[in-house]
Amino acid sequence: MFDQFQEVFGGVPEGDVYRAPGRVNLIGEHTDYNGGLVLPIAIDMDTCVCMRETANDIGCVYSTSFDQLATMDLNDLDHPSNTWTDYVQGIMVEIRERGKQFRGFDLLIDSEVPVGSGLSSSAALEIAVANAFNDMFDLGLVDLQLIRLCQSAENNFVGAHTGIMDQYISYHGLAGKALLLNTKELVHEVIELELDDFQLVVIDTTVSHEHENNQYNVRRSECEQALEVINGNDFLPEQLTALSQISTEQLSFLRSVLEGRLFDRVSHVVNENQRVIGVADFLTQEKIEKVGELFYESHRSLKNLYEVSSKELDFLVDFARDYPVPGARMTGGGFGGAIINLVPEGKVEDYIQQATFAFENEFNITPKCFVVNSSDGARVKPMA
Ligand code: GAF
Repeated sequence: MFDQFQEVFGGVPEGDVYRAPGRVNLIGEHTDYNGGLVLPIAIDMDTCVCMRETANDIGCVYSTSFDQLATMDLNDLDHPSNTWTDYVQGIMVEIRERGKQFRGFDLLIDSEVPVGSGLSSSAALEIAVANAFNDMFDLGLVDLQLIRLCQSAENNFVGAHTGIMDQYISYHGLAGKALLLNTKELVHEVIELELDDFQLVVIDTTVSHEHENNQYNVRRSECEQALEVINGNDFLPEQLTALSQISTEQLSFLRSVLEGRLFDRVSHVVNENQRVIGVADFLTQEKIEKVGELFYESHRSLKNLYEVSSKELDFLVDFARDYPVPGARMTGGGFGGAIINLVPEGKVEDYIQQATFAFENEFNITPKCFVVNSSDGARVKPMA
């Protein structure tokens, strides 16, 4: 990074390299903005940044992935451009919102987390950049303050009304572990990730429908609407603050009172929460086949009830079932992106080859396949 920085900015970076990883969510999809449980891992694909302070009111940011240099007037930060720079700009706006100051800078971003594949390249970028700013400008932000700042940047500036899972795991992830995160209390339990003789294989469709009518935000508001209807009609004995508080018994009652689409959304959230508990338990007991069954169930629910899958994702999950591997499901927000697969160690190469062949045959697109391992969350390392 040192050399790249010199090449782009003609000087040396100050301080350290800040790295933050992407993530794979094992299970618990679209539960994090409903106060539910999630079970993500940080993966061994990082975004790294390094920077130096300058004596003007300009922020210069270079991204190696996009091979683009962007300049930002620090006195006029309020306008999103709907490009990757919004993540950086959003962080700066949120820092100021908190009454904290920074000066001009040069910043280099080097990321190996693929963009748009559901592996949370955005949270990795936000956490790495926020950590670098925090140190360089002595902002004094700690743990949850920093995680929340990054989530706010995404919610307020980028306009994606996401939950907190991605930033949380990119910050707190641990090698060899998954985190069972309770998104209501914001506490987590560490779960040993013993996959036995299985590997976690990601297949990225490279197709993203994410921006079609902003469907992620639509799902989130449908959940809010369902909560309002349930509370407004006193359908349940107590007022709820989040859909995840609904028990499976209460869910059966709601079937007769909630409109179909809203019921489907609620049903996914309530049952997905239970599946998270199931997967955490089965992982602890090293029952990989059982984990896999819940992966398939989760995908079915995301496809049929929550309606966030895509034909490409469904094709790959069907392929996984027919191959067969013990478990597969879409991971992340959906509407494209990637699936995760539990694949027996000795079959990884063959599986990837066959899945690629089948996908190319069907869609004329070459998917990106890779094995991922769990890794530590955000770290600072000295400049080499
Ligand atoms: C995206 C969001 F950023 C997360 O907060 C989460 O809602 C996820 O989609 C779906 O589980 O990654």
